[in-house]
Amino acid sequence: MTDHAAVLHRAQRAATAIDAFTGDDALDLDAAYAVQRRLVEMRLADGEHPTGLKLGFTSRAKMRQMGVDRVIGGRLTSGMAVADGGSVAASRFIHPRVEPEVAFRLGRDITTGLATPALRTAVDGIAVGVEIIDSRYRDFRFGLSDVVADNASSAGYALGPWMTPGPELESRLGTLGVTLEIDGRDVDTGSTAAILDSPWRALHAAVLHARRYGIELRAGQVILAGAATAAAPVSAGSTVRASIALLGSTTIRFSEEDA
Ligand code: OOG
Ligand code: MG
Repeated sequence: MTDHAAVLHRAQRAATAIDAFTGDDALDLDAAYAVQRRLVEMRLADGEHPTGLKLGFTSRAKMRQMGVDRVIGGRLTSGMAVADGGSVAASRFIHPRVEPEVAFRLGRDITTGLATPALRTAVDGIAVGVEIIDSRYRDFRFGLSDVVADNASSAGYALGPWMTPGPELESRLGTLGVTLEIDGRDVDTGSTAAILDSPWRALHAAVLHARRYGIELRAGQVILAGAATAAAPVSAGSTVRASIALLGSTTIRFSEEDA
């Protein structure tokens, strides 16, 4: 029987695409989350540590782009972190795409299910992020279970400066303008309202997801709420900047080689 997690892990490490799972290898959703868990454990066994959780398909723009209509979760690990203003070798990825994201940082462990208002008090920072997604499947084509097994295409993320949530940021978080720029040109614009009506809702969905799948959410960890716009392809030489009103921006560069 195919070891889906091992196949995906190898594909990621070798930056080589594989075919989505079909026939006897096809997965249902629960099996796909079990594969995702094993895949993440393989990264942890290689010396990485968990840094948080991401949601996928929280906006219609993303659902439409990928033909998937359900919110999914994936895990973030230390090997995915890229410094704000830093560079990352394009050769680490198969066919990378970038997305603008809202990121939350947890100020304390989340151990119980909390209602949205209480959850807000657990957030000690909000930042703009650039997420790098890189499906391990050929041509970025997959079904729901495939992309779940592939850790929701997680590949990298950079975060701008953390802003301390105050009344203005808290109340306006669901109505902020979002811009994705590549090489100085706007490639997409949107609003944080596209993210489940508000990123606060995405935060709540992330906590429910963590509870359902037994994922620990610890102080200092990051939650990516999901892209407000479609993802855009990048290659070596691309400079990417994501900006969100009130939050500022973050920039990364895709280089030929690892710095
Ligand atoms: C899956 C990841 C989706 C988002 O923000 O919606 C995602 C994919 O599109 O390959 O990260
Ligand atoms: Mg994303």
